[in-house]
Amino acid sequence: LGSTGEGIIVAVLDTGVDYTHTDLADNIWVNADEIPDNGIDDDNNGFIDDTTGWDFAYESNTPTDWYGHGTHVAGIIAGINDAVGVTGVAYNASIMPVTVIGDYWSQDGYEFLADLTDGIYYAVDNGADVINLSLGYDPAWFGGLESPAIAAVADAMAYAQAEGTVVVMAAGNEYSASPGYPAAYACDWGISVGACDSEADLANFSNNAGFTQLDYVVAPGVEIYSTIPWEGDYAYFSGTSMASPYVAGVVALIMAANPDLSAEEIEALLTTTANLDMMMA
Ligand SMILES: [Ca+2]
Ligand SMILES: [Ca+2]
Ligand SMILES: [Ca+2]
Repeated sequence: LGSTGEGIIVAVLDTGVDYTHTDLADNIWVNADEIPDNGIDDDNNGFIDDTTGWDFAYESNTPTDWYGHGTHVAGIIAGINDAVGVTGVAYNASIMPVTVIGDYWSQDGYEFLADLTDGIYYAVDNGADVINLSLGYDPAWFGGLESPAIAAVADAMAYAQAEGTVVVMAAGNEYSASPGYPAAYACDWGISVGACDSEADLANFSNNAGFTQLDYVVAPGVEIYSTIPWEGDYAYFSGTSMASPYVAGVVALIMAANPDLSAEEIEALLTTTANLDMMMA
């Protein structure tokens, strides 16, 4: 008891994060080696004035949330424990906002893959302990798994694992027999997360674990209440996108409690201690 994710950095690679949200602001990662707004890349990491992360879709140092998705994910992981709104699973962890999902005007599919690849390297190289990927793509759209754009994502995931960063991935919402990509890479790197409802039944949209051995667990993903950038500042969303950040939060708790575990050891701990009833449903 007592682990709250303190000292753990969870990168949210998504549509951005509303890092000014009152239920998130104090838990946003700060790049302490970067002096803000001086036009200089003080920490020499290749990104100018990146004090709160980076927006790869728009190439800017303000990874604000243009859509609402990433802010919702961030609140599930590390909403502030203040009796207001929501409390995150790892409410003392830090969220590193990294925009990799742009809008139709800023990104085509290939640019999305490139931004995702760059975002993974950015997160790992700037100290992220956990990466949440509530996103997906179909490799067939890009020439298959061997195509350079897809292979680059896989290389980045292998790099993250080698550096001890746990990559947590939404299994996808196609009600398929097996996870989509990148979650299918959980056979080699990271962990794939399906969604269940409040009765602990698999959500009717959630992709299943499939027949290839891979790290897969389920977490709540139906009608989940969390932070959004506008209107009531909170909303209910459903999807494996909401389940993945629950597991990312749990990974942060484990890491804070036991910093010596490798990424593989943490993934094994999750899959071997999960309740198997769901898997047999
Ligand atoms: Ca910098
Ligand atoms: Ca600077
Ligand atoms: Ca709160």
